Amino acid sequence: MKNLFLSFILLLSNTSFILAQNKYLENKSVSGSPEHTFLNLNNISTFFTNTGRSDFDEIEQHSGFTYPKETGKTAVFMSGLIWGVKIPNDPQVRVGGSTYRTGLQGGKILSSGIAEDPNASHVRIYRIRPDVYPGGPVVDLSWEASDEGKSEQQIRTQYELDWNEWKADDGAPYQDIDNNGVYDPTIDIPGIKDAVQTIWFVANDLDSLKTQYLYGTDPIGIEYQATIWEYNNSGALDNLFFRKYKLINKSNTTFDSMYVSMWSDPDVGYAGDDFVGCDTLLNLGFAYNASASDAVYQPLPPLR
Ligand SMILES: [Ca+2]
Ligand SMILES: [Ca+2]
Ligand SMILES: [Ca+2]
Repeated sequence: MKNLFLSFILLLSNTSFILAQNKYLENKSVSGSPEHTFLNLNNISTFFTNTGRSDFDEIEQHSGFTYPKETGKTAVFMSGLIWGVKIPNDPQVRVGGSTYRTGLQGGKILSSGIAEDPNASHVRIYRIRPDVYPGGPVVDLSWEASDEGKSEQQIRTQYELDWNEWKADDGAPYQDIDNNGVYDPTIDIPGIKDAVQTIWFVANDLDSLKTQYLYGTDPIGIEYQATIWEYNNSGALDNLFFRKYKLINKSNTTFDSMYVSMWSDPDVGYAGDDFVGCDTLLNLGFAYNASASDAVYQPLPPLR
């Protein structure tokens, strides 16, 4: 796997940004609700959508990666996963995943070429936290309520629903407490062990309108499972989160020379003075402010 950050410096003044907002609107995917959620229990609050785009506030159409989370200052405009792959007997490199546009629809692949109904109510994004479950203790959810513009009861109801309906059978990770290989919401614990929040969703590339709209190629039959999680330990882990993508070839063809990359458009505060770099030995991409002070972050802007 090659990890490369492909970054575009967007010279956006506030005025041009407002004018540009609509260009990031996607045709609303037909899927269950919610189709997006927040990861927001350590020092970062950021945004994920079940059709691939992330770190972008799909509601207000602007940078969605807020750091530190209660400041309103944002460090990333949008991120996603992207790939290019050759298949036999076709000279066209198939490019899929998401950047500013997405080539993905929500839902899994049932059999070669057949996606599940993207209208199904269970085709949505799932999120749990291990201390909020049906019949569990009262937990202060005022932060999520305030960050997400919902009531604490709405937040709790969604956490409990996602706990009960956790898609373990489709690949969502969980702790199998009774070690029987089956997810039981009354016994087992959904999500990544010791994480304070875990998000999971599944998508696929079988909608040719979306893949054509992304980079002009046809679907190939990739199922895309995303797991995102974070820790909150009052240490360095509070300033990062983890993404795991599982790509499954559910086509009848073989893949050749596949390249997969994390893609991100970092906007470290003000978008017009950012630099990017990479460390090829560490497989690490990073972005930083070109000067010591950023118009939004002021001195010591974050290195991402
Ligand atoms: Ca079990
Ligand atoms: Ca940028
Ligand atoms: Ca900047």
